[in-house]
Amino acid sequence: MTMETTTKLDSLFRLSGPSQTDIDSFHNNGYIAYPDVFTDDGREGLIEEITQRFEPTRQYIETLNNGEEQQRSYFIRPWNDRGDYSDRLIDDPFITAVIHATIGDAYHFCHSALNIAPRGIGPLGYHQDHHHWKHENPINLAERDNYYIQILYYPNGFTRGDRNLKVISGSHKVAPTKEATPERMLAGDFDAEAGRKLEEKRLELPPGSMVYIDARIFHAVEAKPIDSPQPYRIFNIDIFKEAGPPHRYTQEIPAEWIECASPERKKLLIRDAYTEGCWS
Ligand SMILES: O=C(O)CCC(=O)C(=O)O
Ligand SMILES: [Fe+2]
Repeated sequence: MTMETTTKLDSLFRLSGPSQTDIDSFHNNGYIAYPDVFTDDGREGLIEEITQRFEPTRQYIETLNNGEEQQRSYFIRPWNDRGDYSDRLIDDPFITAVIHATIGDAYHFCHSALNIAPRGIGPLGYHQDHHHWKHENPINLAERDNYYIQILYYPNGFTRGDRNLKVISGSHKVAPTKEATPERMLAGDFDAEAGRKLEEKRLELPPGSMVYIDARIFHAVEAKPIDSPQPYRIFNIDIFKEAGPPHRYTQEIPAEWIECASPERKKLLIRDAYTEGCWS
């Protein structure tokens, strides 16, 4: 076996695939939480890449370390300037196994983003990110029933009450009408339709964690207190969609990614990107 092949088989994760409980959680709850799922090397390598090797975030973090208060999060979408660790996330064997086991193998890479949340940053309210499910933005009805998967990575984790992710478990089962608001779901008005109790889960995850969600699920993020013991929370995300037309954020793939891609990776990357008027 050549050195290169060995490296490619290596995973950034401690697990090789999802359990049946994980798969059931995806279908019944709309998400799977994976606490501390990165290997130590995967977690440390990704953190170093984001905080030290990517110049825009390195500079942003330097201003935080200098005691300058930041009014805004750092946010980039798509996040194309990726190093070795974050690049490997796209088709890491564990990630591929989870996607295959939940939605099958006809899917594409959609886009990515990177976010650094500083102390004092406000909350993000309940929302759904499947852009054709229920959304104020223009929707493409042909895409409505297709899966839109968000893989949320939390390299340095979060605690409850400190920039924690929270979800309405089961909310992906409720039809996307105007009446189906997060408030009414939490009041129990849609339990019968969902065939289960819809409930808020405020997550708490150690460093090196990941959350895999069906993007029809309502989710939100709490504020980061000004006196948080964690100076900033790192969040990066890769989004995948079932094969089919582009979504609103389906990104253009940099030519050099395609040039270097394996045949398997090319299947994820070669697809149409979103352009204005692409659905008409
Ligand atoms: O910051 C987070 O933990 C999640 C943010 C989110 O909901 C999103 O990017 O769609
Ligand atoms: Fe979101």
